[in-house]
Amino acid sequence: MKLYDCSVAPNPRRARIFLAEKNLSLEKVEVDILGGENLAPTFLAINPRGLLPVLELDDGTRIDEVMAICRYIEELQPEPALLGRDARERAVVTSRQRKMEFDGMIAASEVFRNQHPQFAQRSLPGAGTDVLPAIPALVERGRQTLARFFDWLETYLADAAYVAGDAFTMADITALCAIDFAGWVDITIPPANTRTLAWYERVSERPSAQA
Ligand SMILES: N[C@@H](CCC(=O)N[C@@H](CS)C(=O)NCC(=O)O)C(=O)O
Repeated sequence: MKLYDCSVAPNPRRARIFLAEKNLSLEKVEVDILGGENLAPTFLAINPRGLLPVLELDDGTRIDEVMAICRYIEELQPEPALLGRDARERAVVTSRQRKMEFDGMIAASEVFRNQHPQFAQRSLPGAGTDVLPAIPALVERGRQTLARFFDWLETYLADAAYVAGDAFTMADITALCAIDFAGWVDITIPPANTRTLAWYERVSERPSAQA
């Protein structure tokens, strides 16, 4: 198996942290998103969507989408469970992970891409319409969504030590990557969100956070 990766990009980092928590180390192929290598024919032959990460299996099957990759790995190696240990936990992890992804990762991407000069004509990630001009108004929408993300995260952490309960899961990985991504555009955890601040310090100290 090998992972098509981009070492600076937030979504590939979600997959790398997941693999590190499983203590798995895969061959990696670095693809330069900033330089547009992901939109060149060589990579589009690997993933026509032009998105990273992509997991390539030994039989040649290629899987894109972080959650699809993580589900595959979780089935291969169930321990430690990062997607929930039983039906109830799997449902809670799925629900909270999605919230962290939609209101966190995607909102941070909206703020970042609609204001960064490098992405002025690539305002959505990946391949498709050749030119996708940035929409500056979406920066404000992304900021509003991130404010909701921080509220939800603080609420989730009122119940338990981690985002989806008493164990570290994919919901924590996505929330951590979303917060670090939001930091690129100087959006940080609100000082009043003391549970989130303490959780952030704890999860950032895990060795996998360096992946
Ligand atoms: N929903 C996708 C998101 C993947 C994604 O947006 N990846 C970004 C890197 S963080 C990308 O490939 N960007 C390509 C581009 O900017 O053209 C997933 O979960 O894998």
